[in-house]
Amino acid sequence: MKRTTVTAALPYANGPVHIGHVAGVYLPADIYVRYLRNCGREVIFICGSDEHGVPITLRARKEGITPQEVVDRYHNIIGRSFKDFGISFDIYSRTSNDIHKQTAREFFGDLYSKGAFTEEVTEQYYDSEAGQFLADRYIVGTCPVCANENAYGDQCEQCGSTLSPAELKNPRSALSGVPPVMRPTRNWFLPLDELQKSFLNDYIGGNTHWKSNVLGQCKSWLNEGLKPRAMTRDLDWGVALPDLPGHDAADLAGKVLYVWFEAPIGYISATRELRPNDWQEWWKGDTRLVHFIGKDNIVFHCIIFPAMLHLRGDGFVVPQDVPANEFLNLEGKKISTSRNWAVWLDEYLQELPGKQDELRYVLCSIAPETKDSEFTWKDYQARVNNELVAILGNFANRVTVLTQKFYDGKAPAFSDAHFSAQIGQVRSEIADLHKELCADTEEYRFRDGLTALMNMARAGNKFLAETEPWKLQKTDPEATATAMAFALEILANIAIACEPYLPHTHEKLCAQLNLLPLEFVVRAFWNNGTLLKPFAEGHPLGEPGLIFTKIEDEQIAVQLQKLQYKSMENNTTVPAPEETAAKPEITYDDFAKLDLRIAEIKAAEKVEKADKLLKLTLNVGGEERTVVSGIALHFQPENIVGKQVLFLANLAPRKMRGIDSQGMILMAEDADGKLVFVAPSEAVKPGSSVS
Ligand code: B3M
Ligand code: ZN
Repeated sequence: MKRTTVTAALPYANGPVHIGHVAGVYLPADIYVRYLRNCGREVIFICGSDEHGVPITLRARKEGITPQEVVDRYHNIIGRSFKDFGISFDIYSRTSNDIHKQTAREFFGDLYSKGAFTEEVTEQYYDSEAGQFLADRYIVGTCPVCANENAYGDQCEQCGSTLSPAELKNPRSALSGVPPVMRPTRNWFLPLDELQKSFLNDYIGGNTHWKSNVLGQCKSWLNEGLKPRAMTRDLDWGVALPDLPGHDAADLAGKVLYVWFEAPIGYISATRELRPNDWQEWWKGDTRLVHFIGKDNIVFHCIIFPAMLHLRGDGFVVPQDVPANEFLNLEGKKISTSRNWAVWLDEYLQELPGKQDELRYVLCSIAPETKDSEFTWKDYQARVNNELVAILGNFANRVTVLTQKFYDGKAPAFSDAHFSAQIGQVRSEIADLHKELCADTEEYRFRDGLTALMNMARAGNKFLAETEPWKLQKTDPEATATAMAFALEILANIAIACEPYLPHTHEKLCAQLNLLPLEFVVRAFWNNGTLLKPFAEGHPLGEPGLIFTKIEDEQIAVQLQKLQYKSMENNTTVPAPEETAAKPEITYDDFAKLDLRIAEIKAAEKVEKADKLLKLTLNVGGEERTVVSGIALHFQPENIVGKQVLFLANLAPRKMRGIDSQGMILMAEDADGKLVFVAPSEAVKPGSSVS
């Protein structure tokens, strides 16, 4: 059997990872690797921080620290959260390591010596005051689409348009503020147009086993026709170029390897670091290379990196499979780092400690495997309470607690004389589900795999409901013992089966069952579907205890509120309504909880050091309220005093920038992001209720 090298996209170390990254990349990769390990297949699991690229330098400038300080901070946060969440990398490395720089330079040097690059002089934007070339992100100007004066050279964050620097009106440098000038510069290009003919058309064409969303994207790139792409950039943060024969130091000064050239080489560097002596075996010969990524990384992993590996030759394999996923949305909107519209993994782990498998379960259930999908906190709560707690948790708890009660925590005797028809049927059902679980996991259908796993617990609950062993304890203790012994057998099989998906639950169940599965038993289970036999009579169980507890409404309310406030506090714009999906139906009681009133703005002032916030003093009838509102980019304080507004009076208070905000004013927003107040059609007494 071939070795498998599994990689997960190297997260940019310019912020923590969020649930979208987890659902799309890290969780599926982890499930897959854990499954292969259980089967006893040879596998390594590679990841690390991507520490170069322009977004990191921008973040550093914004915070007034060095890029190295930025990446040190986030490398640690990200690494810690993956570990705590149970993502079982064999190595979590980083691209600022020397071994990476060396590996990337060697790779570039090798391709250079093979004549793989074309050398081109092009005109690029240059900041003559700062004395450096400007990446697209470093050029700001007026958006031709929405007139936002702070659009970037590659994108306008207000309207979402993709731009090129030449399209901006009044372009200026983000470094010095002066208008940039054009200047010639030499860079080295990968001739992807030629590589398409000589290699990529055949390579992509041969990957008929790839997921259709991945193949579809690759084919559309090929149909458009690939263009040469620069593999070096004029930038001061990145991996410096190696010595290039025929060029002196002055030719190479101020240039680094393109981040998308060196970042995938990070997978190789990390393998070298992990296995200094035999790393080549994981990249050459009889090796399957599998990349887990999000859909925005497809071109780099399916086209550019394979072309690089192909050019390198020397036995390097090209990716065998790239099971990329689509995107996860959050509460009806796109997840956005800049708008702080996200659930961050490190914060989740702090705020809901010990609930790793709850999040693994929910994110796997809704993973965007074939199309974009959606996380909402209410759905999280419902899935945890109605599925994990009510099905798997309930089954485990009934079995272990009843064994404690009836048999002093020891496995009772199993006898063929009782319930033999039912038991035979449930055994074959579990065996079928197990086959499904394996096939689904093998083929990257993790949502289905998880369903098969839960169906084992459903089968267990059904067996208990049908046999009701607790009712027979007085009249037919042998029958009760058999049913309970069989229920323990099902639970033991679930304990082994859940490891790839719910590793923390696996640990808990094994402890409660005092199950120390031998390696050959685990192998036989995963490879041949050999299910575990009943426990020997008298086998002592561990301590029973709940493996999952209910998520309360208050916990969800806290998370929802945090999301709203954080996005309000940090964001340039409120997400536009076109991204807003319809919300789930609510009951009248849900609605009646809102205390909506008409309030009048008595005073408004800017909040210090927060461009987006206004502090409002409201007259709400007999009462005065202070509210902090994220509308400062849309309204001048002096223009809104005296206005009547719709006000949510019973929103729990929250401190923002040291001010107690007591409620929220409600605004309407159109597709262009324009905000307007919602007011009564004629003036009413402040404090009037709305219902
Ligand atoms: N850091 C992009 C991303 O996180 C990039 C992946 C690199 S994988 C070699 O989306
Ligand atoms: Zn715009």
